[in-house]
Amino acid sequence: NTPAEPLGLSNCDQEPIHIPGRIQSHGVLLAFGADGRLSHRSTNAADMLGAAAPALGQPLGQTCFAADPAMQGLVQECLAGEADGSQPVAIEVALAGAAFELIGHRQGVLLLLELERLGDEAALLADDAFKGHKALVRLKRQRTVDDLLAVAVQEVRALTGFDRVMAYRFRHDDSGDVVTEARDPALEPFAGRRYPASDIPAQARRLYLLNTLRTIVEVGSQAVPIEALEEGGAPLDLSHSVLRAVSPVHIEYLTNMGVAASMSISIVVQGRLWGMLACHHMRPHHVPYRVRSACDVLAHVLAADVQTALARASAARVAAAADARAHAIETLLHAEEGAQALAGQAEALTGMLQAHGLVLAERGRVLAATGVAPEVARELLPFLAAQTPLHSGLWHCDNLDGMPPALREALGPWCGLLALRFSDATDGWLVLLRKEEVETIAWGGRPDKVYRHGPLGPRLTPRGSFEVWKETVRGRCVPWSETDLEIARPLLSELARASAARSADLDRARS
Ligand code: BLA
Repeated sequence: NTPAEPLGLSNCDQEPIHIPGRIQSHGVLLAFGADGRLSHRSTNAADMLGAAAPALGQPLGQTCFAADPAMQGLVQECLAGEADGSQPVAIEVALAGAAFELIGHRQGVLLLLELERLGDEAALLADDAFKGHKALVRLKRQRTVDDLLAVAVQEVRALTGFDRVMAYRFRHDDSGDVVTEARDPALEPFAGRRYPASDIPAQARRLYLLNTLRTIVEVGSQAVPIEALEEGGAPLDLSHSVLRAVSPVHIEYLTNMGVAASMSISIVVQGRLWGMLACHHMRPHHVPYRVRSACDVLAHVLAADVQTALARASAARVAAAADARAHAIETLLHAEEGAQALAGQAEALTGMLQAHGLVLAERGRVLAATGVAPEVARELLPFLAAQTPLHSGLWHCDNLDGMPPALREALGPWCGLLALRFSDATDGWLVLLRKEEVETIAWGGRPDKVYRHGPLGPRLTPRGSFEVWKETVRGRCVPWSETDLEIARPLLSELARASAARSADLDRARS
C-alpha cells in the first residue's frame, strides 16, 4: 500500500506511517517470531548492546532476555497478553554495563522488545510516582474543560521538563485550537492558534487512537533501519512501538519551527480523538518511559474528566436557554404587539443559539432584523419557504452554496442560517444568522513570526497552516451543533404554540 506518487504535501495521508521500516536512534528494537527466533532487529543493536545483542535467527531462550528472571517475567507477561499490542510491559534493566528501560509488547505472532538507554534523566525520575499522584489530585479538583486543560499542561510540563506543553482541542471539522499552554517564557506564545485538519493526517489520527503516546527524542537524528531474517517479508508493524521512526513530512514541520524534540498524548473522549497534549523542546529531550506512562495515565484521567465537564457545560447551556426561552415566550404572550415584543428579546435569542444576527418575520413583513437590512431580510423569506415545504419546521445550513448568488452577495458576512418556521397560518419565521467562521476567530492567535522552511516549502510552518485553515472555511460558519438544535427545537414548538394562542385571542377579539 505504498503510494504511487512520491510523498509530498498533497498525499501525506497515504503514507503508511505504522510501517516505516526504521526506528529512532536512541533505542534498539528486537522482534521474535512465532518460532521463538529473532526475526527483526534494528541495525544499531550491536552498537548499543554489545555482546548482549542477539543475532538474527537466534532463539529467544539463548539470549540475555532468558537469562535474567525479571526479563524472563516480562517476556512471559507479554506473551500472555493481547496480540494487538495494547498491553505493553516495561522494566528497568542493566545490559552491556548501561541502564535501559525494556518495553515489550505482542503484535500478532511477534514479540517486540524495545530498549531505551537511560542517561542523565535522574531529575525527571526522582519522585516520579509522587509527582504523578499529585498531578492527578490537582486534576481531579477542576470542574471546567478549560481548567482541566490548564492544569494538565502545567503538570505534564512539571513531569517531563518540556519547554512547551500545549493543550490542543479538535473542532467539528478536525481543525484544532491551542487552548492553553505552559511554556518557557522565552518562547513566543502559541495559545489561541488554530490549525487545519490536514496538519495531522487521517492515518495518524487513527494510529493515535490505538497508541495514545508518541515521542520524538531528537528530530534531527538519522533513523535506524530494521533488518529482517527473511528478506522480502511483510514490513514490521510498529503501531505500538515506542521507537517508531516519524514521518519525514512531520519532521520537516518540526524542524521549520525549530523544535528538536516532541511528545504528544491523545485525549480520547467517547472513542474519538478529542484533543492532544502536544509538547515541544528546543533541544533533544529523552523522557523515560516510566514518566511517559505517568503522562499517559494522566491523559486518560483527563479524558474522563473532560467528558464529564462537557456534559455538564452542555446541560448548563440548555438550562440557561430554557430560562431565556420561557422569558421570551412570556413576553410574547403578554405584549400588545407580540412579534415586536419578541424583537426586544433579540439579544437573548441570538445569545442562546450562539448566533450574531436575527430576522423575525410574519405575514411577509419583517418585524425585526439585527445585523441585516430589512429589505435584504425580506428577500430571504421566499428562499426559506422553498427550503422548508409548507409546514412548520426547522431548517439550517452552514454555507450558502445553494442560494442565488445575488441574495448571497446581499447577505454580506452571513454564511449560516437556522430557520424556525413557527406558523403556517401567519407565515411566521425566526431566522438566526451566523457569520463566516474566519470573522469570528480570535485573531490573537494569528502567527506573525516568519520561519525558515525546508524542501516542501512554507506550507509546513504555523503561518502556512493558518492560511490553509482560512481557505478550508471560506464561506462557512461554525455548523449548528447538536446542543444548538436541542435548544432550537423547544424554542420552535413554544413559538408555534404562543403564535397559535395569540391568533386565537385575536380571532376572539374580532368576533
Ligand atoms: C503528526 N502533527 C503531527 C503531530 C502533531 C502535529 C502534534 C503528532 C506527532 C507529534 O507528537 O509531534 C501537528 N504539532 C502539530 C501542530 C502543532 C504542533 C498543528 O505542535 C501546533 C503548534 N503535517 C503537516 C502537513 C502534513 C503533516 C501539512 O503540517 C502532511 C501534508 C503530516 N503530521 C503529519 C504526519 C504526522 C503528523 C504524517 C504523523 C507523524 C508520525 O506519527 O509519524
